[in-house]
Amino acid sequence: MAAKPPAGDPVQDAPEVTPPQHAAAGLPAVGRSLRIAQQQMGVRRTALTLLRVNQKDGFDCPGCAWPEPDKRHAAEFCENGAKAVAEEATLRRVTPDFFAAHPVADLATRSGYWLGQQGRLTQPMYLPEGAERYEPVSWDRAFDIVADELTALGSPDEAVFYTSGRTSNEAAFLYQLFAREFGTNNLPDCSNMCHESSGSALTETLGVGKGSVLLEDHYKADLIVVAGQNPGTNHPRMLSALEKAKANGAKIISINPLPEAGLERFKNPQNARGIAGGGTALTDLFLQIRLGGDQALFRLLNKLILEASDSASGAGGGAIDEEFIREHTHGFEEFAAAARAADWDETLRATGLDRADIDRALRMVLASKRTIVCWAMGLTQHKHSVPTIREVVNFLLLRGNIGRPGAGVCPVRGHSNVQGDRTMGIFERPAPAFLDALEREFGFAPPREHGFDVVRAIRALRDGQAKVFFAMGGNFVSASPDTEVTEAAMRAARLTVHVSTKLNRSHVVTGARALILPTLGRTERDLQGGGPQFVTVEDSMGMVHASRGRLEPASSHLLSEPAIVCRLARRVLGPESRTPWEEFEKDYASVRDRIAAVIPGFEDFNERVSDPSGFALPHAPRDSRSFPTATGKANFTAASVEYPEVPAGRLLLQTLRSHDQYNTTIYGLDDRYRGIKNGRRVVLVHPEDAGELGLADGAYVDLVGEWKDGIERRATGFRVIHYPTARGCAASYYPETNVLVPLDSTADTSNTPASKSVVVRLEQTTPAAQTTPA
Ligand SMILES: Nc1nc2c(c(=O)[nH]1)N[C@H]1C(S)=C(S)[C@@H](COP(=O)(O)OP(=O)(O)OC[C@H]3O[C@@H](n4cnc5c(=O)[nH]c(N)nc54)[C@H](O)[C@@H]3O)O[C@H]1N2
Ligand SMILES: Nc1nc2c(c(=O)[nH]1)N[C@H]1C(S)=C(S)[C@@H](COP(=O)(O)OP(=O)(O)OC[C@H]3O[C@@H](n4cnc5c(=O)[nH]c(N)nc54)[C@H](O)[C@@H]3O)O[C@H]1N2
Ligand SMILES: [Mo]
Repeated sequence: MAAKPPAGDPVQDAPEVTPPQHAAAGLPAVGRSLRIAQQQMGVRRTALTLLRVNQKDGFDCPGCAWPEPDKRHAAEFCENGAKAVAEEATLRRVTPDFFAAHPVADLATRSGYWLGQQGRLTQPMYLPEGAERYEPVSWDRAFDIVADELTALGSPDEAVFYTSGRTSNEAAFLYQLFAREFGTNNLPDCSNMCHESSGSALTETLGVGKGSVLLEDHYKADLIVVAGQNPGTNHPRMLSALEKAKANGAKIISINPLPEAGLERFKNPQNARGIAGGGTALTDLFLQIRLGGDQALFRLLNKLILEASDSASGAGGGAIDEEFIREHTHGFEEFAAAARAADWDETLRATGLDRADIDRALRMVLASKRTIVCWAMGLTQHKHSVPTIREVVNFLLLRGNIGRPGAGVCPVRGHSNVQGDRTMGIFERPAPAFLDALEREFGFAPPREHGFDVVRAIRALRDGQAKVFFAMGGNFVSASPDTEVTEAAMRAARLTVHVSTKLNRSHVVTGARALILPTLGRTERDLQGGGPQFVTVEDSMGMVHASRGRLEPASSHLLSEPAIVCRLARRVLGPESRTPWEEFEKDYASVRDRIAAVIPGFEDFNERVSDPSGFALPHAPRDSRSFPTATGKANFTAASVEYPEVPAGRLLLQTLRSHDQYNTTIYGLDDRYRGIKNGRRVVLVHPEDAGELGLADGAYVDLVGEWKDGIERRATGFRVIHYPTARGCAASYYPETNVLVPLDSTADTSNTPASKSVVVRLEQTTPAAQTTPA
């Protein structure tokens, strides 16, 4: 029974609404995760699989990148991790019969939810030019097809090699090596749409584009600020860390336009208090900020900290860490002048906060000797995200909160190995030192010119500058902005290739020819010529460890990601390549030896990764308060303050995740904590804004994007839900609303699509027109 997907397309979108909840996790979460897992895997496989998640001899959860504590529970997973595992370990299968029964044109009318629910891909499939259906193809023939198209290109830069963030370190290292040996730096990745703004801001100011804290630092902090992040849904294991931090006396400030249940209260299913008691209240101060108001808020706090330091008497009583600023930073004077100019009225307008709340926040900040700021997409997906995150860095530098225990920057990553993929060189703008090391180790001259990021890759495909699109995982068509533009761009390609575990929309919006290459997932046994293999991943805090799958692979035709890259490389590069692709495929330890030779911090990789707890990568600011920036110091910066201006009668829309999805993978149609059931085409609007717009609770509207290019972007048939979000702001789920995000509306410097900052008007309609697939 478990192996049968639902018949027909279940997306009816008849949302039912109850009031939002005020606590996350607890027993309902456990029940829910077991139910979803059993529907996909059956009872026995559920028990066997879930007990291995995040265990030292098990596999890394394919959910989020939050680290594992050293002392683990028998059940070291969360509700949403269980859903991610079930999605991969499902017993449902997509076979060649399925493709014979469903022409691509039919599949293109299905929702992303329906496509994903069909189960695991089992065989390589090929869509010839002009054909209506995918047909089975051998691996050899599939590699020939890719090689033919790649070698026919006028230049290697006409190919694009995308990566999503689940790819292991070994596969990622091989993949970038292949792309560069082929001759291009066109290595866009999901990070371009995700934490790129964090990387840009942190590299410039601290010299390392990663977080500067370890998990233990959370337990030592006096104050943890969680800005623009919904951990109850997207990083549920973080709630355990926050609970422990609170037990050790930490205070928490949440900054968010939405009152997210997971930040209000956590009922930990692993302890008695969480199961039977009321759980733990997490947030001490909730700042219900307007979308995009964070830079203004942090700027004003910085001004207030400086003013507090002026009035504090005596040495050491200062509100700022003068010694740290003197010894370790650059640019303080210019920054301080800009901060002192911050204006209360402007800040209140930009943030929608009141003065008393900001004063309370200031008192908590000044009372804390060790402060961590955590953030995610609420800070990274705005036009002014990079200066916003730089302002967070200013805020931490002022009081010396970098490179000391219990303090630092904590960009909470998304995909489970997105950070590792970057470390392995998946980056369209690689550092010269990295390319030098590749050149030394492998004896070819890697291309030096920068490649395309996601947005530039879409433009290049659209304009015919790129002709082959190859994806190592992910769902580029649904995850990217401006859906209609992206789909047209993909359709303009000569060939689109996806290495995937599950069916998704990117397989059905294709180039002239298309290939689906099915691969092993994290949970599965990976047997190669050299015996059973494991892979490695890096979590959000720079810890590297092994991941071993144990399940029987979903089909005997699957190849691992490293094997796919090695075979493709041999076929495309031919005998001239001096890289030992065959050996790499047989034995991933041989890949790790090369990683050790190329990437600093991986010395003795094979030996160190045999420690089940893994090892920490070096991080100069964290480890020694040294800053590998252009100035050799931590840089204060002084950008001008920006915040979105929204014309009258319009709302600022953020596109975010429900509780039942993993990016473009839809697990179900509920968003439990927000009180929404059985529907995804909803838009959350403040009751007073809705009143002014004449929209009753339950009214149906089209969301119409307004952008300076004057092109109308429309997402049809959304139900208005009166919801306690910040005034002037609205929220809807991604990817249904990606059609509204203009390709050119991106963050300055990082070029990340501004998915949390879309100006829309709401046009009332009747509930009939709601058939667009997700
Ligand atoms: N279960 C599950 N886990 C996931 C994912 C998933 O889809 N499902 N996705 C993974 C990935 S790739 C990522 S990147 C992370 C994403 O993790 P999150 O960033 O938590 O994901 P979003 O749903 O985009 O939520 C953004 C949060 O920021 C708030 N926000 C939006 N705009 C602003 C703003 O201008 N200022 C402030 N202060 N807050 C704002 C929103 O109200 C919301 O609470 O999660 C990862 N983990
Ligand atoms: N509007 C809007 N757009 C956004 C965002 C937003 O908040 N709002 N968030 C952005 C963010 S943060 C991100 S990270 C991107 C996500 O962009 P992507 O990473 O491209 O998208 P996913 O939905 O995570 O990819 C899911 C697909 O990955 C494949 N897959 C799963 N596991 C594996 C595996 O082990 N190996 C391989 N080869 N394939 C696998 C499956 O086929 C599945 O269908 O979306 C971005 N887009
Ligand atoms: Mo992400």
